[in-house]
Amino acid sequence: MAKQRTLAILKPDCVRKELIGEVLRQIQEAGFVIKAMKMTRLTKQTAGGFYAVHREKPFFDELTTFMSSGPCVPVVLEKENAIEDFRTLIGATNPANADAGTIRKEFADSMGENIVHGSDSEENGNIEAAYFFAESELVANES
Ligand code: 3AN
Repeated sequence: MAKQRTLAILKPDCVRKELIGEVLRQIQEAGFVIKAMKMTRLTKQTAGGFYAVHREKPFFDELTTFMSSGPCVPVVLEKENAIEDFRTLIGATNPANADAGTIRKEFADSMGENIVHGSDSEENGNIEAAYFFAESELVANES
């Protein structure tokens, strides 16, 4: 199977809980290769742009307030079957429903504050990577 990219975000709760190292360790141990990474702080507006598909949802304001509440760490990851494998690694959106051993089960407090984001399709992985990183930053890290 061809390699895929997924865009992960270690969310503000992950940064506040000092779990950046632990979550990256689990990601690397699962075989994902880090292609690009930075720490940044979203504004409510840039968080809204990232989650534009959820604009009409009742939790949109809560989501964008949380995502702009502190620094986060967007990371471009590459692996065969990256989209599905990453979502398996992090677990269900609601940590209460996440499988044992997943990152969200282990560390997340709630549906809103769930430690990490992962793209839901290959197409969105590429779109989301481009939201945070210039093409030159991605290409520079091609092996
Ligand atoms: P996932 O991140 O697992 O793909 P989505 O795309 O359904 O989940 O939702 C995007 C983000 O919106 C989630 N990561 C979660 O933080 C937030 N979210 C989803 N549903 C709710 C909800 N009912 N209440 C609060 N936040 C939510």
